[in-house]
Amino acid sequence: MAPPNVFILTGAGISAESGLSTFRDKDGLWSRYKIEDVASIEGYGRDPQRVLDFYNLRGGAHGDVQPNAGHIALARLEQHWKMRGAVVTVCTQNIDNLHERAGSRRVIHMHGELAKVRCHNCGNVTPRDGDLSINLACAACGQIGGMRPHVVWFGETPLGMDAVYEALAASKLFVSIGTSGSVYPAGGFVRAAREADVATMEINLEPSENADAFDARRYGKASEVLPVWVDEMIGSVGR
Ligand code: BJW
Repeated sequence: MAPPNVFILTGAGISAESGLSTFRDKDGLWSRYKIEDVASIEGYGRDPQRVLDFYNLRGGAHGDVQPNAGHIALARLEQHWKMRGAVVTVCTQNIDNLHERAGSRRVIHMHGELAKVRCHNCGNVTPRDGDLSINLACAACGQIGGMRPHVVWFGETPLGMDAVYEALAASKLFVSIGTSGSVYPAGGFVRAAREADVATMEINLEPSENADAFDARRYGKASEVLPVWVDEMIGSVGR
């Protein structure tokens, strides 16, 4: 039997066991910072250095972490499926690079990447090289003060959306992993999948805000549930 194309959406929960904070859990980032101060275009306009400090701090934390068994299982699924002619797309809301470091190759970063910086004036994107400050100049346009993390804040357009909806429509299964489903457009993917007759499954520590919208659900730690689920998927079509 040919394996199905799979579209996977991941959120902060998959990286939690690697040591990166989620946003909305009890001790998550939003219990320590105000969203509107550090993750909105208005907050950046009011106090850009405060926003840069928030991302500089997170950049330091990202340097020390490793992919966990959940990331590794998804990369294994992509590699197995590829040999059988099927496509596994990982669309992540996370700005870390743990999927790539685990071996996933088809990764869409819809909320950007912390390893890159962008000039807010001309849009030029370059690799991040150390901490950001409001005194940095853009190598492309020369403007000082507009170098920001290459991430998507509230009120900004998520990245790669054409590729996202194309991959979702070409899939037979949509799996949402480690996300509260409270941020759009990602929170609406489950409904888009259902409308396109794509089967849906949620894998999360606990039921998300959208839990009722899924056809199937598995609850537990991503590092424990994903290796088992991937084994089942691979076993279901034969090795
Ligand atoms: C585990 C686990 C373990 C823990 N194992 N699981 C009114 C209605 C509807 C929409 C809107 C509205 N008003 C405004 C909007 C739109 C707005 C929005 O959604 N607002 C909501 C607050 C309502 N969205 C936007 O503005 C977006 N842009 C947009 O819509 O543009 C228009 C457009 C759309 C489409 C095409 C073209 C144009 C932009 C959203 C930007 C989000 N940015 C952030 C910060 C930047 C990146 C960063 O700093 O890292 O992205 S906010 C933050 O939330 C971050 C995350 O990617 C995102 C999602 O969070 P996530 O990943 O779900 O984390 P948590 O903490 O919420 O959940 C973790 C889950 O893991 C929990 O469920 C745990 O149980 C679980 N878990 N440990 C498994 N071990």
